[in-house]
Amino acid sequence: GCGTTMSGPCATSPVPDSVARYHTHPVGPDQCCSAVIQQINAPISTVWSVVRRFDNPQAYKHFVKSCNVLVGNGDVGTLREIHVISGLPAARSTERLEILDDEQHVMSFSVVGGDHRLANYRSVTTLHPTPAGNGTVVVESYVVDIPPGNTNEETCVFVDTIVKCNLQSLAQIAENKLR
Ligand code: A9S
Repeated sequence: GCGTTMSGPCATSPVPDSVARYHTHPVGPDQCCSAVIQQINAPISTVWSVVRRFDNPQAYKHFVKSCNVLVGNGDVGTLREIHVISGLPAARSTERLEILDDEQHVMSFSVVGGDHRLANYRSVTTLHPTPAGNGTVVVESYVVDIPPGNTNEETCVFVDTIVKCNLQSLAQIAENKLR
């Protein structure tokens, strides 16, 4: 991942150019970015059917209690408000769908409001076929403002942990759909 504070593009993991293109974020001086990779033993079509549902993140994100679509039909520009389970330092987040590419299997959203500390969060998720077999590699990268009073490393550890949880849960759900 790329956990350094810098201006300009920040390349993430050692992945092909076709992948890196989507995971190269402009990163401001008070922002951090990183990426998480998850292998899933299910075909891309199965994984994509879960990831593409911007109106239903609770299908695999355990921290999401409920989701209301505020504006839109699931196309780019759709706004959703998620309510978060109790015990987290937040209750809700307002999020905008930025990219939904059913051919390239790319989805991206940004955080535009809420009562949490992850200001200007933006993530990009891409799906790739495994070199052999019938599996999927998921790459999810993000950029976010470093909250006042926190370090770059603290912020990355916090967000990486959430994203890893989400992608492990996504793997379980996609693999269970095959049974
Ligand atoms: O939802 C995601 O894909 C990723 C993250 C990092 C979401 C984080 C979160 O929803 C909480 C889980 C509530 C944690 C937001 C926006 C802020 C938090 O503090």
